[in-house]
Amino acid sequence: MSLEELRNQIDSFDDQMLEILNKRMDVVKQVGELKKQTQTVIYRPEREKQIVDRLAAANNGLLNRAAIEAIYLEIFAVSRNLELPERIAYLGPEGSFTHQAAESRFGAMSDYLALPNIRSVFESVDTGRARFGVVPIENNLEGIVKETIDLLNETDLKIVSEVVISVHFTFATKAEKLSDIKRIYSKDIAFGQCERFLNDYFGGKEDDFFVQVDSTSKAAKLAGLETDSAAICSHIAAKLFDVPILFDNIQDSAQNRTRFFIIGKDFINQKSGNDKTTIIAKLPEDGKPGTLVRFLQEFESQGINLLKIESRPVKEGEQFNFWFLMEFDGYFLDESVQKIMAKHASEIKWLGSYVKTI
Ligand code: PRE
Repeated sequence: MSLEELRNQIDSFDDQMLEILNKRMDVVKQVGELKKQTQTVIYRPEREKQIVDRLAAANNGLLNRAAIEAIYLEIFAVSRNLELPERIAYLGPEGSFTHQAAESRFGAMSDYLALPNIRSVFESVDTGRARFGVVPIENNLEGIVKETIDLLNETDLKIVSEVVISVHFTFATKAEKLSDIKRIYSKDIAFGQCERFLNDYFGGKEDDFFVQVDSTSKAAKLAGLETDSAAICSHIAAKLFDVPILFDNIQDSAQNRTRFFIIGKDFINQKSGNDKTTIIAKLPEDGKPGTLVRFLQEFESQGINLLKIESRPVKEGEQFNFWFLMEFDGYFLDESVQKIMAKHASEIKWLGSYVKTI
């Protein structure tokens, strides 16, 4: 078949897809109106997961699960915007990995607000300026983001869902050839995490060849203004500032992953069947030995799999007291979880039950 004939076939499928997508959006709009009447929330991560799971299981074509998910996340984002335009606040700057995490969940159509620190993301969601916020919670190489868990303790916001993204660095430049490059912009930790690549391609360069800037987004912005410089930055930042990507995945370790929380106000997910729950536990400081051990044993006897426990200082009084952020498998209304939550009602703050992605 000729290229023209093949393209005609593609055009015809595109026409059909557009027609069906518009039909889908008609129904979505009705869902939106129903939700407005009943004052229910638009974003339903567990329903989105159910749709992707069903399609991936039923699929017998060329698309794999990741491809189906990528296409549908964009469709859901468009759907949600049709139901009610939503503003998403995230830890900026534009082009940061948090921006990438936000876009991976809310698509290209949402209204985004880049904020300078984690506290301002919490505040914008708390005051209703944004419907959802996206903040980092932990990195598998660097550990927990203390500011995020302290703010979960301080505020009444809830965890809506978790997003995990692999931290991939790209090498982007407007230079025609590597030998035209006179400087590389990036952030200190990004230089550190791409050492092997830099040695292979730019070993022996003077120190001033490597220019440290505040963020990898800024690096991309600067590299976009010059034809003799380059940036080590995120994929999204290179795209945002129109800097062609020469090499992708240049980091030394393939295992660099960051987990983010999507936070919201007054938000309760429905049970998906594969859920994780996050709580804060403030156990009595009565000086008796074994308080924490006994508390943890209750999870074992209820058959609940604990996933994480992090301690944080109370920061009040002169004692060295702690509270704990805990995560475990299960949904907060599960009988086993309810037994523990009811028994320790005054000691536990529930932060959310959401679809488990890792
Ligand atoms: C829909 C859109 C947004 C929700 O996050 C989940 C699903 C969809 O496009 O399928 C529809 C919808 O609002 C719903 O089923 O509750």
